Amino acid sequence: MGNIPHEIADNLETCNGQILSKVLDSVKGAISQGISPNQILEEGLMEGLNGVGLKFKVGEVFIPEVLAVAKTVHLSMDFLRPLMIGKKVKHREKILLGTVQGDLHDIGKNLVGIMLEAAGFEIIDIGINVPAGKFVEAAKENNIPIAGLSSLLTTTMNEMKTVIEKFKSADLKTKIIVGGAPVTQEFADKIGADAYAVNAGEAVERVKNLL
Ligand code: B1M
Repeated sequence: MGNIPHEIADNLETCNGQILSKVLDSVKGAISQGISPNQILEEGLMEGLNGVGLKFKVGEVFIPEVLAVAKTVHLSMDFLRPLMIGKKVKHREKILLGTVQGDLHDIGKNLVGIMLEAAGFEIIDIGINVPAGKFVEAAKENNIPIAGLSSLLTTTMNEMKTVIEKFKSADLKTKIIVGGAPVTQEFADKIGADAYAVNAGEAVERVKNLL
């Protein structure tokens, strides 16, 4: 039964038109066999996504295939989300999340949201391609103590600095946590972020420390 996550990863990597129903069936099958949502995520969905990323990099697959894979991962995460969050959630502070302007990647941000929600936080997700001003407006409107910025592109990571500066000039006390594949602790320090997390699990720890 431990092979189902690997089957999911392999199916994602084949990137064919049938992946959506095939992968969703495998995800449901894995759950009914008692495999944990975390194992399905890490060894199946994320593993497959990484494989697709590598193929994309060397030109073996193209944007339409990556989009189909991303949609499949999204729908699978929608299915896993309630199972990961559980029923007895006591909402604490609100956390604002968004992907910075110019960047359309949101799988990692959504995963961070799921993990934070599972830890009892209320998530206000303002989506992708979010201009700096919109982060500030949403933080003001919702009285947000912590805002999380995600960026997956080397060309958009500097936008995080713009957002941080916007918060400073609005004189808000909101703490900022940043993350995303090209982001490092060194970069986070350089742009004046309050915290950096390498993955969703670490994001939960960092957010707890910030509060
Ligand atoms: Co794009 N893409 N993409 N892509 N894409 C990457 C990122 C890339 C590395 C692929 C590659 O070349 N190997 C490359 C970036 C290169 C670079 O900048 N150095 C790339 C490129 C170039 C592009 C385009 C420019 C391609 C083009 O058009 N020529 C284009 C840009 C569009 C845009 O944004 N303006 C593009 C488009 C797309 C799709 C739309 C097709 C699709 C996104 C769909 C979607 O997200 N809804 C897509 C995808 C799926 C990928 C890959 C394959 C997968 C990304 C992903 O979801 N990873 C990616 C290659 C790869 O990463 N292997 C690639 C899984 C996710 C769970 O990981 O997002 O890293 P990640 O999140 C992690 C951590 O980073 C961290 O925690 C998460 C969970 O552990 N984290 C945080 C993330 N945010 C955080 C926030 C935090 C804390 C932690 O605090 C708030």
